[in-house]
Amino acid sequence: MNRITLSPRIRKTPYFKSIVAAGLTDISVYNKMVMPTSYGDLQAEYRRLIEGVAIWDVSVERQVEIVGPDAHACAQYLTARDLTNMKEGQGKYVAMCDHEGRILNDPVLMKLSGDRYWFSLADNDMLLWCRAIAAEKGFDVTVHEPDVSPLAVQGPKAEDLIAELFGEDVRALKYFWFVETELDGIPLVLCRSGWSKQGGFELFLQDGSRGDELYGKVMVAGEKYEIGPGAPNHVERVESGLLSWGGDTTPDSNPLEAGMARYVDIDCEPDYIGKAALQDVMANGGPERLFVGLTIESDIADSWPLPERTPVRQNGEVVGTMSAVVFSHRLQQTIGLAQVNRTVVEAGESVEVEGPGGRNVATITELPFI
Ligand code: THG
Repeated sequence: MNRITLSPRIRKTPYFKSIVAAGLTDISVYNKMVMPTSYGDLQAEYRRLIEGVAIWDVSVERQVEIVGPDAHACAQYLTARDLTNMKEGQGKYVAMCDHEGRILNDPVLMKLSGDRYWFSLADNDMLLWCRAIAAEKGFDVTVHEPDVSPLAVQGPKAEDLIAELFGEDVRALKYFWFVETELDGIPLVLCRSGWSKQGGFELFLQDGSRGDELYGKVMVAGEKYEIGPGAPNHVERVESGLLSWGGDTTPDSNPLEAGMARYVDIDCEPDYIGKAALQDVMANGGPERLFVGLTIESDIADSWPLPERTPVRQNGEVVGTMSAVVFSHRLQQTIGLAQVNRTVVEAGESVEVEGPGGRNVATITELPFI
């Protein structure tokens, strides 16, 4: 089994022609849309991200726009973080929870103006959720998915390239801050962001008919930096401990179990969905599990494919689940990501995970690895 059947039900991205021409070999599906995952040479894609600059079609990071007089109140009610002092042009990494405090998504929330917000989303049907909550609460807002498709430019050389395209001012942009701008008349929002720790920007294209045009312009300007295609990189994201919602989280995880404690305001003044449930979790001794790294004693010098979560054991008993495992080229070490029972994490004892060759001893470590 190595093929995916495309159909109109699975949306194509506005950059589709360009990414196919760039040699796209592998895709996944995310937010009911084609998500490119490789161009056939994972080693080169990793190197480009760590040492140079890569272009990623991340159109699947769909936006839900909340617009109208109650936009702030609505965005706040949907978000487990205090938004009181958020400024126009600022983005924040946030958790969205249900009434039981379970994490539904971990978007970047962007404040375009006092009455216009974007949730830049991971893979879940948040348009349905946001619309239902807004209507039930009687917020005076419109909730919709705008024609917005992010294109990420990531890597240590990304800033020079973006400064060449948009001017030197971009160097002063702080992390997750953004400006509305254009490139030769192509409307976009330029944000310092991206799902890697190698630095970079995301160009939120605001006209899906001009995707290939934008892609082409970035490629031409990037030639002298040896830009090339890539995708959110599995090895780098494990090294950096970046959360993959739905992969690293289970349907019952709360954000405290997903490594998001520092982005959650449990006792803030504004109310939000899940606040009471998270307060209960804290009142009852804290989260049951923690999101941690595993350093694995293995001589397997390649990434293990992990189509399913794998049990983490201690003396035969299941004490957690591992959601990703890779061979880190920079650490020369096999590493993984897991949710593990807090008592086991705090005791600092070693655990075991299943590998292709049997059981492997693993040590629990703090994130990020690098
Ligand atoms: N960009 C945009 N939208 C997105 C993502 C993105 N939506 C889906 C998904 N990615 C959301 N998840 C994350 C997870 C981590 C980060 C960004 C989005 C991230 N975290 C940094 C970290 O953990 O070190 C910084 C967080 C901080 O300190 O505030 O970058 O990539 N548009």
